[in-house]
Amino acid sequence: MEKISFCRDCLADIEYGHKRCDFCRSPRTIHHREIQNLSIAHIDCDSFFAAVEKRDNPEIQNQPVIVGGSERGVVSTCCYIARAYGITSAMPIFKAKNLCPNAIFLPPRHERYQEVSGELRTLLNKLTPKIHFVSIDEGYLDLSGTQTLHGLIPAKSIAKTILEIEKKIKITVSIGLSYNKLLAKLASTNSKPRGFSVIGREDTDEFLSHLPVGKVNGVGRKLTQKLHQEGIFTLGDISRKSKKDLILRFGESILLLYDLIEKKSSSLIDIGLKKKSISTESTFKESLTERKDMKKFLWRAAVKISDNAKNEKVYGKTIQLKLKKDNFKTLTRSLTLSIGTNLANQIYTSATLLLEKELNQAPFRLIGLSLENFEQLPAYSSSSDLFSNHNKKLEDATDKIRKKYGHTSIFPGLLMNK
Ligand code: TTP
Ligand code: MG
Repeated sequence: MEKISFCRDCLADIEYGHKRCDFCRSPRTIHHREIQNLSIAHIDCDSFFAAVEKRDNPEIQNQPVIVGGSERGVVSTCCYIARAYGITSAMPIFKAKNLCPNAIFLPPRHERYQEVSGELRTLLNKLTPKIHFVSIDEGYLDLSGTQTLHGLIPAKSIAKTILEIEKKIKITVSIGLSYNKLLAKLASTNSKPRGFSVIGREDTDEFLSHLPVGKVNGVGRKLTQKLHQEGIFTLGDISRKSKKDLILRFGESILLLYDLIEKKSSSLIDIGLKKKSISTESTFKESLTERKDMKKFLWRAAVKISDNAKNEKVYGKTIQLKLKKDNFKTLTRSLTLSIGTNLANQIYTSATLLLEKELNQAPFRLIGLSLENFEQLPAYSSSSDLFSNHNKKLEDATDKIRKKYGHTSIFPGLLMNK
């Protein structure tokens, strides 16, 4: 593979590994052996509220700026100059004042921050529509395929867009680039402010072994403290202990950390910006009382969800049924399969099993069905699973007929007589 280095400021390709740009002499150069194969990015604006305040009032550019106070008497955020005084988000304002009496304290202007967030989104959307914004100043981008569109490797494309954001919006952004969302997010956090960090497949073991346990999503403050008391600070420390022993002492939540170490964690496997659930629901003109009508609806819903899941290439383990009664009370019932599916037959069968148990509560004015808890492997991937293979073949055949004649052209036999 061709080794690539480039400059974040003039975007020129430079000699591999050079610490300064061969052309503009900027020290902001990027090099990584795997850079051409990494396309999941996480971006997060640096000290967002404070950056917007500085952009709107350049006179305070070089001052410690603290935003917060008007709502709960705590710091919302502060610029990196103020952070050097030890000020952090959620710190009481009086404490921040003690640490840095000369700082400029400003009340938050949420509408303005939303406006700037909108500008940010517009520029990022020009790069790819495959974006998942997770907060006002932060999002994941799936840049696979953008090279054909923009003629640049994903790393350069995102660097270029961030330069444009700096120029037009006048705020800075940190970038993490990797091959899944978890590592991309950890990379951007690591690079703040105005950084660009890359974690490739070859770096993963090393990176994870140094990862603080508290940084893992799902490991709360209490568990982190308990682990610290036992001298366990990083995933590397965990891997040196006996798994059985740690489960006995800390409970099953510790398995989350082992999944990461053994690279079984869905956040390490899940590379794209897939949906969390696929659902559909309908409110009926007249509430449904007949089992036959409810099942007909469920079949249509299962087909719709299955088509959608197949398009997204996702396989859900949990099927959830929602039923709203005439008195507006809503029941939700779910079941979880041992392996994920996107087959209409399996979704339908699971949904009817759930429905059967609640039929005595009919009539229903609304029925909803959803597929969630996605995993990557399809239920029919195992060649030993003959039943699933049979189902897959059956479903492929019915898919073809449905494509030709429409969604309602094929019903499972049982619908015809019950
Ligand atoms: P963050 O991205 O968490 O923080 P940040 O952008 O200020 O700083 P960083 O460089 O570390 O990313 O949050 C985005 C905005 O959300 C932040 O500017 C202010 C607001 N916020 C709060 O109001 N309260 C909080 O406790 C946090 C963490 C953020
Ligand atoms: Mg931020």
